[in-house]
Amino acid sequence: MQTIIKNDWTRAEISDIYHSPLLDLMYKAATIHRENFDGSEVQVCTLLSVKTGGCPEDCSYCPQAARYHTDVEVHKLMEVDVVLDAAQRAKDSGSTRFCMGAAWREVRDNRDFDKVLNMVKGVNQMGMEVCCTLGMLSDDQAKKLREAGLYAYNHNLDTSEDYYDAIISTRTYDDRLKTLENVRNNKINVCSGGIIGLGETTDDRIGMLFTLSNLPEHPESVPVNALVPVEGTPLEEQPRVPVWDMVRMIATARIIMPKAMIRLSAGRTEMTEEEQAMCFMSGANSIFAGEKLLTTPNPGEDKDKALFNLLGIKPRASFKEEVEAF
Ligand code: SAM
Ligand code: DTB
Ligand code: SF4
Repeated sequence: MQTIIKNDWTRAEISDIYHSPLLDLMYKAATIHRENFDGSEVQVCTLLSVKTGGCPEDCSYCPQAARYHTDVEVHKLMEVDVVLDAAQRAKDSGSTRFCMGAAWREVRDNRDFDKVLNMVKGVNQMGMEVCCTLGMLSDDQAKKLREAGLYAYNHNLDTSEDYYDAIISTRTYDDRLKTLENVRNNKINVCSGGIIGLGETTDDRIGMLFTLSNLPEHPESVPVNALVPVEGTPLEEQPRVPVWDMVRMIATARIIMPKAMIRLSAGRTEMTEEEQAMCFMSGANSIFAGEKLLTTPNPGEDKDKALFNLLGIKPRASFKEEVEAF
């Protein structure tokens, strides 16, 4: 069946999907997933925090914000060769996408940015999809990243426009959208999603999906994170989200953005194999591999290999050989 891509979803339509009977919702998502992807493939990606902690922003969930007292150790920008070694190891263990994260509010035009551009060039030449998440970007900075061979840029909306101020006060939703526009205008794939478990309402979750699915083009990649509550952050006491909420979120994202990669991101250490299997059934088709996400724990390679074997899942090949760097 030909999937129809819609960029004019209403909140009511999204809400009806989100609230539909769970098994119908999963079935519909699984069907749409199979119309657009091989249902037995999941992409394995690796994250690396290339600059850790000391961030001036006040994102309430984040262990890297300087103002909260967490156990995260501040680390200046890593050297290019160290990052490229890590990327090679990630590739050797089966990752096809390598995402470098920096605890910056925004990119500045300085030597650190030049280093990141060299990291991007190097990872691109290895034939992996190279992604970065560096905070806000100007049009010109996006252009430079594209010229270096950047495949995708991650910049999450995190929650609804209405709830945003309760979570972050140091930037606005419009700032976030402007960066996504700069990324899109420079022909870099957009990776944008959010977190559940921040104390938001179901309407906030629907609101976030509404904004994402009504962008002029859907993001190619939508990470769905469950909050990892970190001691020292304002959200340290948040209860864990029920897996049913992850399933509803993933399935709804799959149905309204049928061609996007839906990434089951933070929160997997708390999930059983059965719970993760339900997320894959509901349309998630990517995970982050390795012992660590950026700063928090993640199931290690052995556990994920065992899970893939158990479920008969194949790691998905890279979309690309190399982005043409001009
Ligand atoms: N500083 C950049 C930015 O904010 O865009 C990039 C790095 S930031 C750590 C990337 C994303 O990680 C955030 O947008 C958020 O969605 C996610 N994240 C951070 N802390 C988290 C946590 N404790 N639990 C779940 N997701 C988290
Ligand atoms: C995303 O949405 N999730 C990943 C990736 N994009 C960069 C990061 C999750 C970070 C979880 C908290 C940490 O490990 O610091
Ligand atoms: Fe900084 Fe990003 Fe963490 Fe916000 S999410 S505090 S911008 S590193």
